[in-house]
Amino acid sequence: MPDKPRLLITRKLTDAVLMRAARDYDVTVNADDHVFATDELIAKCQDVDAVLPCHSEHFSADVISALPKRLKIIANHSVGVDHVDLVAAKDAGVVVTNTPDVLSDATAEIAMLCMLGAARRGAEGDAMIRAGKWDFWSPAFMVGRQVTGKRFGVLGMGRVGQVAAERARGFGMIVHYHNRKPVPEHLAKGAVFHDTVEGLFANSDVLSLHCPATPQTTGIINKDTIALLPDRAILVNTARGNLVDEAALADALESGKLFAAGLDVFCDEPGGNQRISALKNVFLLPHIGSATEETRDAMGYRALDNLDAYFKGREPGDRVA
Ligand code: 8YV
Repeated sequence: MPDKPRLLITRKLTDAVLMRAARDYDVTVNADDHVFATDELIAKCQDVDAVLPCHSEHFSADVISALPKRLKIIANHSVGVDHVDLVAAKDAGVVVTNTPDVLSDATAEIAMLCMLGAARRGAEGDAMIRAGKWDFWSPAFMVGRQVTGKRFGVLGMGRVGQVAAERARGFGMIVHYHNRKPVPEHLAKGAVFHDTVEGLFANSDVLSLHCPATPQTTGIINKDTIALLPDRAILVNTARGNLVDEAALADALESGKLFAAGLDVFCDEPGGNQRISALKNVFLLPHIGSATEETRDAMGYRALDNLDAYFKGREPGDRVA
């Protein structure tokens, strides 16, 4: 029997995924689940044929140029691939895959949690009770904004955006979206297409970000684009932190231009943004969009499916480079 391919798994995955990986690969795991520093990542990659990383490992052009010739595939445990320099990988002949579809439901759920938490002041209420400071009630107390009947703006009508739109419809919202191209009607389901970002922003009482992080989308939420949103709109970000100029967002939340924001992702992770964390009108989560038992298993299996295809000489289903 030929030797099993050698596989580096950079972070702690579910037992079921690790068991399947160990059955089919000669696996090196990251026993204490720390984030590899760049040098350590390069060193760990030296004697493997494949790596299964998360978005926490950065494969820059420099890292990719330091990978050994034997390392043939980076099978990501993420749908986002902004942590991998795809051009450098392609040039180096390293295959890159991701895990689309399997996290769309979980991430759309978190978008709804962020939307409702922001609109209905979920974090503020929770903090008040935990601090033993709930000593008053009146009809004027903790009044939020209702989402029913409001416009739900989707920036990026891909897989996650489509599921988020579906869930928002369940709350009686009217979906608007911007995408590079309109999506077919059986996927748009009546959502109103805007061919410009400006058009979408002007029509979003809640704006939910579902686009990939690229040089074109970095800072797409900034002082100028926030000004286009209706007054007292709500921003939801479950995609990537760097889509947002966080200083401009903090200004808009402080001034009342925005009613609130629900954020699962930040420019600096882990950690977040101190200025935003100090505000009351935010609902914050620590990048847990895909963190459900079901989805973690499914993401791991999907990454392994891609590896299996590659090592069996087939084209991996989710190849992105
Ligand atoms: C995870 C993600 O945080 O898929 C993505 O792009 O950001 C998330 O699902 C992560 O990469 C899980 O490993």
